[in-house]
Amino acid sequence: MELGTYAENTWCPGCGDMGLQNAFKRSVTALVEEGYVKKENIVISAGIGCHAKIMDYLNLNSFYSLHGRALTTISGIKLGNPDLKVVSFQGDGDALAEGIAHIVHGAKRNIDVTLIVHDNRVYSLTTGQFTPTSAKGFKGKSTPMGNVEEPMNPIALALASGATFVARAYVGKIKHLQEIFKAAIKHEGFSFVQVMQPCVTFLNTFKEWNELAYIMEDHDPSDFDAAWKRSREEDKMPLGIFYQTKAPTYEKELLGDLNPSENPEVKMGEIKAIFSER
Ligand SMILES: Cc1ncc(C[n+]2csc(CCOP(=O)(O)OP(=O)(O)O)c2C)c(N)n1
Ligand code: SF4
Ligand SMILES: [Mg+2]
Repeated sequence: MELGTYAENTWCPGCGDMGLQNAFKRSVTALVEEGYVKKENIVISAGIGCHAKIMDYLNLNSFYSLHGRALTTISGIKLGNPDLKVVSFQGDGDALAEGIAHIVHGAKRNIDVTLIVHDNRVYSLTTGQFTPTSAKGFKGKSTPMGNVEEPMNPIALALASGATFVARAYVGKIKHLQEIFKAAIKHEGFSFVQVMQPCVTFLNTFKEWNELAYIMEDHDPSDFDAAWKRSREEDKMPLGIFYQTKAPTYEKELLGDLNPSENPEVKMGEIKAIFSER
């Protein structure tokens, strides 16, 4: 199955986005070959940033969104046709600054969406400003004397917001990244994947992250308290599924078995009828 396109690739040589894209392609290919999903039933969206160029490089149904709004647009697509498998790509700035409210509410309502955050701890496309995950002291274009804020912890945010699948992976561990993508897409409910993705041009973290990253072997993802504790392990970089649980999805709660795309004439009354039957 060919997932590539003819678009010229303008990511810098060595950019972590390349590994992320390769892992995603392999995961999707495996899921299609396993018969889990048809290629035409996958839809992806992205915000704005270097990460978002992945829209141009993947031969999948896609929606190039606004900065911070990739999750809202893909949520609308999912509600229009709940049979689709939808995945959203966002940058750390895109997801955790401009778009942060959508993560909190997407996780809270457990809509069946996979959110992949390309976390390079910098606004790359706009050439190196600090983001919510930048380290204290980071010197960038907008903080030449050093960022004075503590960085945000996206795993803890996703857990606290109620996400039913929370994972971290690293482009330096590509096979593991591939497995995490597969598990996240298969999860029914809100799946949050923080992908550590070095930006070799504005903040090259490969060397540091190669030393910090390790795959959790002794962790039980069904244990929320253990997941919370692991999420606070900030001196190292634990990778894997922190937490996974089953819960009713938003679209099922809202629509039952109704697929609006197959019933274009569907009236609000019919949706109300689903509610009144409860
Ligand atoms: C509402 C809005 N604010 C600001 C911008 C300018 N802008 C475009 S990309 C970007 C930074 C993206 O950084 P990030 O989300 O971390 O993605 P990366 O480039 O690092 O992949 C900014 C601030 C915009 N396009 N729209
Ligand atoms: S600026 Fe950074 S994130 Fe953007 S393409 Fe280059 S290396 Fe990748
Ligand atoms: Mg970024």
